[in-house]
Amino acid sequence: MGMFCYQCEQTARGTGCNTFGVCGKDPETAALQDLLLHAAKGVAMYGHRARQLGVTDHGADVFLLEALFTTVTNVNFDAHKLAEMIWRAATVRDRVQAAYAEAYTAQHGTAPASLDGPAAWLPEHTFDALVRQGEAIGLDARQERFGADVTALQELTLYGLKGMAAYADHALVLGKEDDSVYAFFHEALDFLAKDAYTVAELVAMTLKVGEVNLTVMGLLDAANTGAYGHPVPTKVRVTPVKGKAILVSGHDLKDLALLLEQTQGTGINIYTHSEMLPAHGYPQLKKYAHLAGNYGGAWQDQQKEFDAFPGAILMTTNCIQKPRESYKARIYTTGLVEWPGVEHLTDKDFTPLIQAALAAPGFDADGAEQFITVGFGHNTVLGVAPVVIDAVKSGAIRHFFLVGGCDGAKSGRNYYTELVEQIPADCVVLTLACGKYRFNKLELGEIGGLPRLMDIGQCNDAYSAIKIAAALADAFGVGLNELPLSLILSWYEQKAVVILLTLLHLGIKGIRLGPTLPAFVTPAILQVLVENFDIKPIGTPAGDLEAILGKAAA
Ligand code: SF4
Ligand code: SF3
Repeated sequence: MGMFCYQCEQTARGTGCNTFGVCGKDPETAALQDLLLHAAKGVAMYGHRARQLGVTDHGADVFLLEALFTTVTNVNFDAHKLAEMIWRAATVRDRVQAAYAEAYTAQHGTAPASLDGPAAWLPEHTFDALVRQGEAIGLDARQERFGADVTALQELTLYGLKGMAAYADHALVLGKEDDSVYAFFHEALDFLAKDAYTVAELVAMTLKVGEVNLTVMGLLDAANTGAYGHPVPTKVRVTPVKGKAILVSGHDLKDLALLLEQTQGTGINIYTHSEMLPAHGYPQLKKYAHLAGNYGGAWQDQQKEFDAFPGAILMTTNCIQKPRESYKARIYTTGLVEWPGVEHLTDKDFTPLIQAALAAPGFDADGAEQFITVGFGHNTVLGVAPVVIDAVKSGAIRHFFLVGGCDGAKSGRNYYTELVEQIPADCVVLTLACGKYRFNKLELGEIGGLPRLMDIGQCNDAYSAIKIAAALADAFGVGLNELPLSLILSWYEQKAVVILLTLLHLGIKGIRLGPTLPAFVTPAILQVLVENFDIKPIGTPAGDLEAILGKAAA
């Protein structure tokens, strides 16, 4: 049985995983992810038309978010869970179809014409038959039908939607949603079910995903800061404290908050892992004394680090890797993340996790004290905007570098460490997302009381970076591209894709992207990106710094 997937940066041979996913995704799961997305398009075909008649279905809206988020890299590896979602998709689609038909008939006095493609798809009734159905609608079939360039743009749009769905889902769990965002998910998935395209309309839709994602990241920023306050600069211990321990990974702050509540008084210390690190800056999370510190690095080191962690582990979102037997019994998943054979905590009762932590040995001694600082969201940075502006005007700060994005396993990612090491002392480094672990323990010092390395937060906090850049551009009376700011980004999965689309929507030019360019971008599409956005691959740290700062100054 074969498969084809090229949605992430570590895709096999830089072209596509076609026998087994480098991430651990097996062919059955790959086929069912493809089928789930096909089914989601069917829901959206009716959902989009129903909405144009004023009929909405909140269950269908949320289903689309969950279906898309479930298929993001390193989220859900449970093929049987995917099969359940596919059968549920058919039920949701039938419900939306009926509501659409009723509204159409009421308004036009006649029944609507029936739709085909994903709207007319009927699920097979057994798991194996469902897998075969998934294989038949895979990406290679579309490549044959539409050609490589159109498929590449369809996929770019789809991956953007997946990333946006993840952020919308995080906002939703904290009670923030926006109907215009749901309307766009239906519209865009309906668009992806069309029979024919022009490249121009596909490019326009791709950038529209970036535009709507800005709204979504704004919603999530409001959700996180509304629930937990604005992040403030906070020293985070990166060495263990003696005692029982739970490690929390992923991006979901609400899961962390619930766990902190449930572990109060148990004597268990809570540690953040990977993208959960910025949680330490939020007043309503840092108030818990047992939020003890951060453990380990980015996601790709988890097998070694979880193996060594003497407590229990909770994965709230991506990025999960195949658990080793040594810790499979003490790692738990929640939300949309799942791995076959790993206990999934559905109702946010973390008792099994807490019991596992109590049964584990915990840390037997304190580590030597070592700290890093987080908490430079837009509220903090813009709170010292006059200092920053004066420092730029006086020449004390020559240039800003946003070095952000995903981490990953490739050796070429050392570029980001070396770059930050080589950035001159009169430049400030802003960072976000899990790629920061390549350099966030470096001592970069200060400029006039301002730290030279400012951690803005998780990947979704790219919203904060955009707000900061927009405010500085305003203060200097220039456009975003005229600021003394360079964006040097690293990508791995589809959340990074949607953030890139948002930056392109904002017209930001000259982004350097690495460690490699996406396999799904064909030469012709790359040409469009280069011509319109001057996007370029990373080179060498010294060469890129020279190109940005000029020879003499670098
Ligand atoms: Fe391969 Fe990435 Fe797809 Fe996994 S998500 S199968 S590693 S391309
Ligand atoms: Fe990292 Fe998975 Fe993308 Fe949120 S945790 S940035 S890779």
